[in-house]
Amino acid sequence: MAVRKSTTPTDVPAKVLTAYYRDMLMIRRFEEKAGQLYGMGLVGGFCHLYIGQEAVVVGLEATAKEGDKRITSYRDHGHMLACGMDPNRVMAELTGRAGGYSGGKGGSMHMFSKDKHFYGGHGIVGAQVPIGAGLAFADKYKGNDNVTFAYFGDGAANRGQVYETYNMANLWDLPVIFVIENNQYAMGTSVSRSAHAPSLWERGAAYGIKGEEVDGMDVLAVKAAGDKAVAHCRAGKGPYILEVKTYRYRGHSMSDPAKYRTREEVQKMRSERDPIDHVRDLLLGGKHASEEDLKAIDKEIKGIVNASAEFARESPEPDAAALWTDITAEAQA
Ligand SMILES: Cc1ncc(C[n+]2csc(CCOP(=O)(O)OP(=O)(O)O)c2C)c(N)n1
Ligand SMILES: [Mg+2]
Repeated sequence: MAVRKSTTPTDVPAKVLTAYYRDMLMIRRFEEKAGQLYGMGLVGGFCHLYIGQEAVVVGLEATAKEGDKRITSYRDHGHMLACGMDPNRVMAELTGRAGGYSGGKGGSMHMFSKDKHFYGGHGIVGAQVPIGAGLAFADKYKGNDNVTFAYFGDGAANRGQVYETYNMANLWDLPVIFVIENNQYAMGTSVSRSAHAPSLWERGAAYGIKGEEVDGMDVLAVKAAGDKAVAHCRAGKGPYILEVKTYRYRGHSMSDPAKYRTREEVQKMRSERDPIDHVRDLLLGGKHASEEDLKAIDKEIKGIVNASAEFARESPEPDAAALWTDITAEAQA
């Protein structure tokens, strides 16, 4: 992975840096708590943590405006928190409680928010990519300047439906940003074992789609590339591809034998490239914040996360009668 492009602390206002720090830390602490609850048997099924990848979604959400849409895979808790969804209702859904976004019937891969324009949470690898283009089609049809962020992994980038979507998206100039979150692995398969050429964004060239590689451990680099992509889409120039190079610290899901990489590899990334430490260094180095200020932020976030776990534990399990609801759509007047 490329060495971090240094950005001088004075480039970005302290308020903005602090917001990035807070938003990334919120995702990390929330996920640590979700992992703990999983270990305690309170989260059923799968649980795919996003820890290590926080700068991707936080940097891109910083480029979004009201009305923009987002859609992603099963590794979605960070995306939900970053677009402003309620941590209490996300945690309650993870634990299968009635107070969750899907009434406790969906779990981590089946959460949606019309208010925040979050369209899931998809368990089928790559399925969200054509749906994301469809969301962008709706905005284009309505004649507004909203964009859709369609996130998918390096593994998903090998699926055929991605390329059918690329073709149609550029043919119809759809305002969709294809965000490849290249965390280097698809379950236990490294990119070098699954991709003939290492550069995934360059595949867009076959369809005439512009794109670039981005350092996904640097929230400022993600924001800068995101601004460019968003401007391209809002101007009606069609889709754009961002291949964001990132890394997941935890296993693919909570049940991962971790035999496909060494502990040293993970440790090296954590100690040299951590996206939260990066912003922490900028804040402290630029004298924008003191250790005490950052501790206070951490304390406040831990409070929010603990409250979400408490909310989830206190929320009842869904009533048996809920088995018969939300199966077919109600006809809309
Ligand atoms: C169509 C399909 N094939 C296989 C699977 C099993 N599966 C779940 S996640 C995954 C790996 C996807 O990796 P990537 O796209 O890199 O995303 P990441 O998990 O790294 O975020 C696979 C093969 C699936 N869910 N759907
Ligand atoms: Mg991956």
